[in-house]
Amino acid sequence: MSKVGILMGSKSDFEVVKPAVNVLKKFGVDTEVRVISAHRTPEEAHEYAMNAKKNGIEVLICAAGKAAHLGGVIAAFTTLPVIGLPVKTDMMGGLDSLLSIVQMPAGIPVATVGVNGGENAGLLALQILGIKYPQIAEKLVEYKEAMKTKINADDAALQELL
Ligand code: RP5
Repeated sequence: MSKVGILMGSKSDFEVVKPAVNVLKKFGVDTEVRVISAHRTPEEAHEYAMNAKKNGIEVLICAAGKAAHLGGVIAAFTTLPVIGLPVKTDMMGGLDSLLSIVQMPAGIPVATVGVNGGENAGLLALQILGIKYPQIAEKLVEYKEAMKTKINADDAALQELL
């Protein structure tokens, strides 16, 4: 079965990463969750990216804040799809992280979700995996149906209040 590698630049990013881990678990996808920093442990980042494919990883999620170079550095060393997850910061509310991740030079894309968008990072990984694994694609259809049912119920409840 599929495996998603989830990296974060610091243990302090874990709360943002958790929703990604949770949604992947909910879909029965294995995760490998690591603290690896582009700046503080660059050798580990290089080694991880170089061996990810060989180790059965199919999609990578890289969470980082501030000068958030992790996703870009990992993407430099692998052809696996890399999803960047910008972490909110005190100084700029995460705009610093977002721009550091999303503004990649041509040739090295990092598919970037919103600031603290852990669940969307997980869902995007699932959508990528869904191309190969029909059972994941089917579960995604069910997920969307459940979301639609909830929003319709919320709308109906609101009409009752007004
Ligand atoms: C980044 O610096 C990390 O991804 C984290 O978001 C930020 C702050 O790290 P800590 O100082 O909390 O370890 O590399």
